[in-house]
Formats: sequence, C-alpha cells, structure tokens
Amino acid sequence: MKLSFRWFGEDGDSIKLEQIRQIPGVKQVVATLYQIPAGKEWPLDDILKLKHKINRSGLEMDVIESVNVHEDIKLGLPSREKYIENYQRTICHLAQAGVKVICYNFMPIFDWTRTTLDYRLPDGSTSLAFDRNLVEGNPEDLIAKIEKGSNGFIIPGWEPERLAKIRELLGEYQGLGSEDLASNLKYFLQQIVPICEEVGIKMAIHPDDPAQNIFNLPRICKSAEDLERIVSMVDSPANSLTVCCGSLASNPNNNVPQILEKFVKKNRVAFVHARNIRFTSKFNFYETSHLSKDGELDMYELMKILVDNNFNGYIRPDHGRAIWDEKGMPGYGLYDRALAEEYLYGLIEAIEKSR
Ligand code: CS2
Ligand code: MN
Repeated sequence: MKLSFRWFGEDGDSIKLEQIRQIPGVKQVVATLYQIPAGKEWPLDDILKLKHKINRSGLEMDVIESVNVHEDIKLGLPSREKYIENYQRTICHLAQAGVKVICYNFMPIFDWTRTTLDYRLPDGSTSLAFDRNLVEGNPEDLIAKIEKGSNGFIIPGWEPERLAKIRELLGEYQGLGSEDLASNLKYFLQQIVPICEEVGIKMAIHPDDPAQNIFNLPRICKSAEDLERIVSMVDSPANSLTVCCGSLASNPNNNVPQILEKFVKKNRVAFVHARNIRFTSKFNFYETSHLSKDGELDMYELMKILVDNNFNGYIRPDHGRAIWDEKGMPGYGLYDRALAEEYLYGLIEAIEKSR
C-alpha cells in the first residue's frame, strides 16, 4: 500500500513539493491540472511537465485526482460524444506519463459539499461541517458562504466558471432521475474502460460526498448497493472505486468497514481516502482529526482490512483540520494531513509487524 498526499499544483496550492517530500513515508503525490476545465483534453506536454516537476522533488505521480467529467456526460446530452473523446485522449496521455489511477466523481454539479468551512472544535482548530438543512432550498446562499470562507483559494468542485452557471445547470437536471444518471455513467464507462484496460489505468470513482441527497439532485454513488451496481456496469478492475471512508460514513446507514472489505476482496478498490467525522445529529456532522477516538470511524479497523487483504493500491488522508494558525485551502492544509500520514503509517506498520 502506498501513502500519498494530494497536491493542487504550483498555482493552486500553498504547499510546496519540498514540504511534501519531508513527510516521512510519503512518496506519492496525487496531482492534478487544476486549471483545465471539465471536458477539455489534458495536453501530454502539460502532464509531462507536472510529472517531471514532481519527480525532480524526489516524488512520484501514480495517481491523478480529478479528471472532472463534463456535465453533458452526466446529463447524457448528444454533445457528450466530444467530451468522452477528450476524456479518452486524456486517459491515453496520462498513461504515457506513467499514471496508474484516475480518481473522478459522477456527482451532478457539485463536488464535495459542506455548509461550514471553519467549524470550531474544542481545541481551537477548525474543520468542515455539514448541516442538512442548508442543502435543501436554494444553493445560492450556500455558494456565497463557501466563496467567503475559501481563504482566497479556488476550492475543487466550486470553481467560479462552474458556479456561474449554477441556475442553468440546476434547470438542466430537472427531470433527470437517478436511473437516467446511472445509465449515463454506464455509457461513459463502456466508452472508456476498454481504453483503460489497454493502457493500464484504473478508473476509481469517488463516492458522493456527503453520501446523502442534496438540492434534489440525483446521486448514485452513496451506498454499498450503489457501488455494487457501478462495479458491475463494466466488470473489469479498470472500473474500480475510490473508497472515501469519510464520505461513505456521512450516511449513518453505511457500514464503512464492511464496504471496504467487500470491494477490496473483489479487487475493485484502487484508491482509499482516510477521513474521520463526528455526527452532531442523525445526518449532520463535522470533520475531525483522523484518530479513531475523535470520530465515528475506527481507523485501526480500516487499516487492518487493507493490510490483511494485502491491499497494494494507494491511500491518502482526505480533509484535515486547520491547525497551528495555518491559512490553507479549507480541508487541505499541510499540518493536519501530515499528522494523519504519520498516524496511518504507524497503524500500518504495527498491523504488519504483528501479523
Ligand atoms: C475529495 C474530492 O476533497 C475531497 O473530498 O475527496 O473532492 C474528490 O477529489 C473528488 O470528488 C474526485 O473527483
Ligand atoms: Mn475523498
């Protein structure tokens, strides 16, 4: 299992590769070309430049997160064909640069959704939080709140060009049910998975975050049954999952260790996100440190499943808290995620050595 750290690139991140390199046990950078809008082809040159920069810092780039899927593909519009072709070419370019896993999601319009970006914890640190009451009405209030709390960073999934079109997009999703969305995902997978098989890339779909419905939009990747349906849409290890433990845990009906174990055993997990949350009521929660004692998830139990099943994919800490006065991208500061890496490393070493 390879520990990794997400990085948004020189222009999108305040963290430097030189800092990532000093986190013990981490060799892999989960990278992206942040500035390329969904639907555009990723030029080989840009990918290679990014790879070489990462390699020059003594690090590796096996995983890309995210190659975002154009809304027309999710909506199943005729224009999806050209966006799928671009996606296919991007896959080939990434493979040429040695990439092994592409993490993506199939959530309509929004990527991860939180309603507070600076929820204060008793120790003075802040984290992201979710209140279901704020994702029922009109999304504009929430968008304004998120923009204000973003510390000047562009937050993944909340890119200004996407948000500018929000009303129009919400209108386009009217009448699109979850069965339609599922068949559009299947169509997309059928067009790309054979290419992934050829070039040695695994697609790893990220679950809906939170694993609950928001703004009346269809969501099809939020439970064990959903994941089962997705992996069987195209039965190939190139059609794999990102098991984002914190996302799945945000629905109290999900048994995350069971889900992880089931799909690891089937060899359909390419990437794992470790994150912990604490519920404040049935469906509301905030994000915590990664420690088992701080959240709902037992990290030891999760790491044990991975080690016991010889998981040889990639894992990274997902959102961290803002600590030690760091003014980073919400969820993506350096310090708490570096602490999480060491915690994961320690758990894995202890489990491995006690086998
Ligand atoms: C990430 C997601 O920050 C996060 O919660 O796990 O944004 C993830 O990168 C995307 O959904 C994948 O496309
Ligand atoms: Mn995640």
